[in-house]
Amino acid sequence: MVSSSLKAKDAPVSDRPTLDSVVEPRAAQGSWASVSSGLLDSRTAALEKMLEAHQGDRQLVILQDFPDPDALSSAWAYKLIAAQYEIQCDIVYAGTLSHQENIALVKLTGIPVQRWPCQSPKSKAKDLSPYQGCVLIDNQGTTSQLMAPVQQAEIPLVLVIDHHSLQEDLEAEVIDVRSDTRATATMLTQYLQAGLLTLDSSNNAHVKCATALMHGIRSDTHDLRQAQEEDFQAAAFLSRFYDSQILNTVLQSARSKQVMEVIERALKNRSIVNNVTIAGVGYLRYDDRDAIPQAADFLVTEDNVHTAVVYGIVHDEDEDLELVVGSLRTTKLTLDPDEFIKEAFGQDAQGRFFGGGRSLAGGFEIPMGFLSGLNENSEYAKLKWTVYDKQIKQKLLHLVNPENSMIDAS
Ligand SMILES: [Mn+2]
Repeated sequence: MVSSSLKAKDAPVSDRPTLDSVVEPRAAQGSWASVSSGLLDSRTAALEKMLEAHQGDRQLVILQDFPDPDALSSAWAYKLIAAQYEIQCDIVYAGTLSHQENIALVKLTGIPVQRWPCQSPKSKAKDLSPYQGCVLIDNQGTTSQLMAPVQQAEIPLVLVIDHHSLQEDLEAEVIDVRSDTRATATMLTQYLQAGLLTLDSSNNAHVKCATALMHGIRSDTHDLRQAQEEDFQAAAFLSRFYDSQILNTVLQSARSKQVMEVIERALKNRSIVNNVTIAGVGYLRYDDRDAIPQAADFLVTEDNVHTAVVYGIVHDEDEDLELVVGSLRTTKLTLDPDEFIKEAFGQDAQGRFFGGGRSLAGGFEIPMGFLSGLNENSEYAKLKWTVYDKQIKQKLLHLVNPENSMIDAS
C-alpha cells in the first residue's frame, strides 16, 4: 500500500481555476464519447476567433527546454493550422533534443523546429521584435528558459494548449488546458478533425505531421497502453494519413552508450519501498539529460513496481552550471504526478514549484545555486552528490513511507 498522502487523482484539489471556468462548462464525463460536440465546437470557435484576429501576425511557439514527440508534433500541427490564416510560426526550444527517438523524429519528418539556446552570455540575444504573439504548446511556460526574455519583450501570450495540470496565474487570450487528456497531440488532432485544417494524404508535410502526431500520442500513452477512448479516436483518424514506415524507423532508433550506462547505474542504485522505486544516478552531461526519463521508463517496468523516480546532477559544460534533474513515471492511474512532485519538493523562495507533471509522468529541476559548478576534486564532487542524493531520497520517502522516512545518519 502506498501512503495516503499519494492522493487519488480525482480527489478534490485546490480552488484553482480550471479550464472549465476559463473557457466553458465541464462535460458530464471526461471521455471523448461523452464530450458533447458543443464542447469541441466552442473550443474550435475560440481558437478560430483568435487566429482570425491575428491574421498576418508572426508568432513564437515555445516548447519546453527538452521537447518530446508530443510537443514537437503538436507545435507542427498548430503551425500548419495557423499558416492558413497567414500567421507565420517559429517553433523554438532553449535546451536540447537528447532522446535518440526525438532526434530521429525531427530528422525523418523534418519538423520545422529551431534551437534557441539562451541564458548564455556567449549566445547573443535573439531579436524578438518581429513577433506579435507567443504560443505555448504542451507546456505552460514553467519549463522553458525562453519565457523570461519573451515576457521582458512584452510579447503577449495568445494561446496555451496543454495537458499538464493547470498552473496558477496563467493568462492568455485562449487557454485550452485539459489535464485529463493523455496527450497534447490528441487535442491537436481533434482540432484537425474539427476542420481547422483539412489533411491531404498527397501533401508530404501533412503526412509527416500526421506521423509525428501518431508518435506523440503513442509516446505520451505508454504505446497506447494507457490511452483513453479519445486517444484511440485521434490515432484512428491519423491512421488514414500517417507513414507507418517512418514511424517504425523512429521507434527503432537505438539507445546511445551513455543512456545504457545511466540505466545501468539506475538499476544498481535503485531502492524499492512500497512499490515505488527510487534511483539516483550521480553526475551526467547536459546532452545525456534525457537518459533520466529513459531510465525511469525502464525501472517502472519491474514486477511489483508502479512508480519510478530517477534523478541525477546534470552538468552543462557551456554554462558551467549544475542542476538536479529528475523524472517520475507511473503506471498507477490514481497517482497524480503533478501533486506528488509538488508535495515532495515544495516551492523555491519565489513560490515556484520545482516541478510538476501530467497524467503518468512528471519531472523536476532543482537549481544547485551556491553549490553549483564542477569541482576537480573528486572527493568534493562525491560529497556533494551524497548530500543531494540523501536529501532527495528523504523527501521522496517521506511521501512514500511516512513512518520510516528519516535518513540513516551513520
Ligand atoms: Mn505531452
